[in-house]
Amino acid sequence: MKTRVITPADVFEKYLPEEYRDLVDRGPYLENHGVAGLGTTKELVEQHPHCAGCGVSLGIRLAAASLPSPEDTIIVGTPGCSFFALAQTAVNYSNTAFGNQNAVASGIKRMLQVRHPDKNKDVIVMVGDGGIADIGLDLTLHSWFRREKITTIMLDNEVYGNTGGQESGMSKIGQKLNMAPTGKKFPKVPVYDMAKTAGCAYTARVTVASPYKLEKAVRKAVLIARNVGPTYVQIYTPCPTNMKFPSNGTINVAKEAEKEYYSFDEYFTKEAEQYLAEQNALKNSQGIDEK
Ligand SMILES: Cc1ncc(C[n+]2csc(CCOP(=O)(O)OP(=O)(O)O)c2C)c(N)n1
Ligand code: SF4
Ligand SMILES: [Mg+2]
Repeated sequence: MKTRVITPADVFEKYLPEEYRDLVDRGPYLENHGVAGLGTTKELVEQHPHCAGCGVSLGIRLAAASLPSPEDTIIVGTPGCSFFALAQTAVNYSNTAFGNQNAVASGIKRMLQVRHPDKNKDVIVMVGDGGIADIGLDLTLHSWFRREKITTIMLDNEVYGNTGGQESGMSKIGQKLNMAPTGKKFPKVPVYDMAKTAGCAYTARVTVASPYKLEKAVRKAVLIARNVGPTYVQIYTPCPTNMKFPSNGTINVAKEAEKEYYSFDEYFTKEAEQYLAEQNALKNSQGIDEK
């Protein structure tokens, strides 16, 4: 795809904000440095108001660095802690009424296909576990049934973080929370498995403790959604504030979860596998070494 950014008339060049020039001149709009480049180049997410050690903000930072074409991406969000970092991300962003994200994203994707039939415009839902597994579950599933070409990313902190610690469908069985003091009575809603049967062409389950796996998963999810069908990435993003662990313990908590119940998993439909094989063959023939 040809990358296009705003090209100002010379006379207006000096009025462009420094931030925008940085995005174009020092990445990541024209040259995406990926997760390996974090901390060394201009970033899409450079500040956020989240608690210290927040897994959700880390998940957003890593996912943003993994986008194949941030300048041609629209992220669709909903209320929740994720909103606060996403609203400050240098990617087009649309917020929705709580739980409506996959319906709104479907409309945006269809509208962009009509408006820009010759361009790739990636539409990515990025919201919390409550937004997907509880209030937004029906609209999420129906976007997958309809095979909408969008990527859905769940930032799973296993709690309603933003509203002070209510139980989410994704909280673990037995989990005690500020507003679930006797512990959750049923297991995590199996959204990950439901995504496979509901029509997703690609699914991945990963944690913030594995940034390179996360990067590859998000990249594949976006490319497959562009060309094949809906995709789903479920990222474990632990919340130190509500789970009451020290703010420097986020990665260790995620590593433990990987061992116990949040192991890396990937699923492809045959069409998705074939698409990736064709892309790899094309890159090999052009001598491009994919990271
Ligand atoms: C229709 C509606 N119901 C309830 C709320 C209140 N509300 C805002 S965020 C939130 C919970 C979000 O939880 P989750 O999606 O897991 O995101 P997190 O804050 O944990 O990142 C709720 C219940 C709302 N904004 N709109
Ligand atoms: S409450 Fe939890 S998820 Fe929300 S900003 Fe704080 S650490 Fe992050
Ligand atoms: Mg949550």
